[in-house]
Amino acid sequence: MKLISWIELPNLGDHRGSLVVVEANKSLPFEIKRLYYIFDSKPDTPRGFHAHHKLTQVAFCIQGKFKMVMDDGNEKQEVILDEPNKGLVIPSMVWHEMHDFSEDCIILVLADDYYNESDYIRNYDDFIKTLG
Ligand code: T46
Repeated sequence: MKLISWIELPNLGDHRGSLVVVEANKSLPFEIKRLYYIFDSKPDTPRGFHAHHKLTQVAFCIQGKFKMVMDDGNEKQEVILDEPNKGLVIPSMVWHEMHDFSEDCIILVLADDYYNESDYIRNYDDFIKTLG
């Protein structure tokens, strides 16, 4: 499986400004059951540091920028999110970390399931063990 994959949404903007649409099961390969947004992050305070057993998500940086580290246990890659219409797919069983937030960074995350803490693997050694 490819570690880094993007969902690019068309910008329907015009002279008035930009407009980007997300439609469940059309622009995304899943039904959206939850969305959340992250803002006021501190540039030097990373977050994430977990993988999900089952959850699939797509993260859009709708303002500013930040760095995502993605790690499937075999390969580790860093990507910059800085385009509001380009979403990074966060598949299940990928360790991910968010770093280097710009002051104005706003991240919108679309998820295919409700919040469930037992879906999180928050310890890296446990993540590697779970991969088997
Ligand atoms: C992820 C990355 C990209 C809830 O109660 N409901 C929710 O839907 C979420 C997302 C979080 N929470 C609680 C759990 C924690 O007590 O909010 C608190 C902060 O969450 P967390 O420390 O997991 O935040 P991040 O930024 O490390 O991770 C979040 C998502 O939780 C996670 O699924 O993939 O963003």
